[in-house]
Amino acid sequence: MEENLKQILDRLKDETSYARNPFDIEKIRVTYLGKNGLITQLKKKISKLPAEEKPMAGKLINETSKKAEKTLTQKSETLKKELLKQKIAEETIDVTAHFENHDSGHLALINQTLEELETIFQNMGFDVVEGLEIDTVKHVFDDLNSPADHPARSTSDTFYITDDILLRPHTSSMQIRVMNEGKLPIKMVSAGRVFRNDEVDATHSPMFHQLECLVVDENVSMANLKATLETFIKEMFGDDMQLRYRPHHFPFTEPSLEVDATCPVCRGEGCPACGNTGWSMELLGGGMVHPNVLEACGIDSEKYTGFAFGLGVDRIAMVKYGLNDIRLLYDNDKRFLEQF
Ligand code: FA5
Repeated sequence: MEENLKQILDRLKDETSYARNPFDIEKIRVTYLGKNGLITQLKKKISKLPAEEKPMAGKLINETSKKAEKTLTQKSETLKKELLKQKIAEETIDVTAHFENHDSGHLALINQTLEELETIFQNMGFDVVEGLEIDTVKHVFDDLNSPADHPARSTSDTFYITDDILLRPHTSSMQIRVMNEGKLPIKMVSAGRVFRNDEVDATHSPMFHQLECLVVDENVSMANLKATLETFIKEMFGDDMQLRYRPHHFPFTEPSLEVDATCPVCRGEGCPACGNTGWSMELLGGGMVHPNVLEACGIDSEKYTGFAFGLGVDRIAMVKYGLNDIRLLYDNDKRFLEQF
């Protein structure tokens, strides 16, 4: 037995010397000291030995077990230290290393435009209000005086999450949320993403950005709306930019209008970009807040009046930066992004 144990221990030492990681050690441990391991099997045989041989055999096996255990533990510790050293070496970052070509990113054009718009309105005394992209039918349609059969309510126009909850198709829902807070007067803008089931073309995207503007106070008139728009448009585009007002219909404003600006390419002369009209694509819709909307929010429409408008931020960016296709804003083409 003594010779047998010596051979087993030598083999274990030999195998251990080739181990490359703690998993190899574990495998060796199972082979020799596990439930059916070589040394364990010898231990089980002790009971079958003659009584006088048992003590010596037990002693020898215990000593071999201890030596085996010590060999494995020592090797395991050494391997762990080596692996840690290797890991540290691999993960070391040389913070002093010099790289010639490192690109730093910047805000996307849409976000630059949003920031620019908000700054202009802040400078005009407007509060900037954070908006919700997911809203309720009540905020998006009902309280905005939209009739039950309004086409925008249909599932072919608007993305519903449940019967009552949807991805907002315009930022006008923020008018309701702000008026419901009950603080008057109101002078706010709120910008963000909106979603519509619109076909993609050069001027339409199913996800785009709007900026909503709402003013409610005593004696607010259409002249205030016009003055606000013209101040804003000149701040954004320069003094030679004109606006064109066209009558329109929105359920939540009365009267309502749509607004275009001077064509940014020909500055009003007429060119292929504007179909020789001298005017840009439609930039915004607005009007005087409908009395039903004020009343739905608990505001006395005899005492208070208001104006509101919602402008297409993507189209403002297109006019400002001379883009002929809205998709440029979303393609993530580096050659385009690097220009701004
Ligand atoms: C509205 O969304 C109204 N809520 C605006 C409003 C607010 C009216 C307050 C009265 C009072 P409209 O659907 O026309 O209106 O959209 C407003 C602007 O969003 C448009 O003038 C246009 O600039 C932009 N727009 C509309 N649809 C798209 C689209 N699919 N892709 C990009 N821009 C769009």
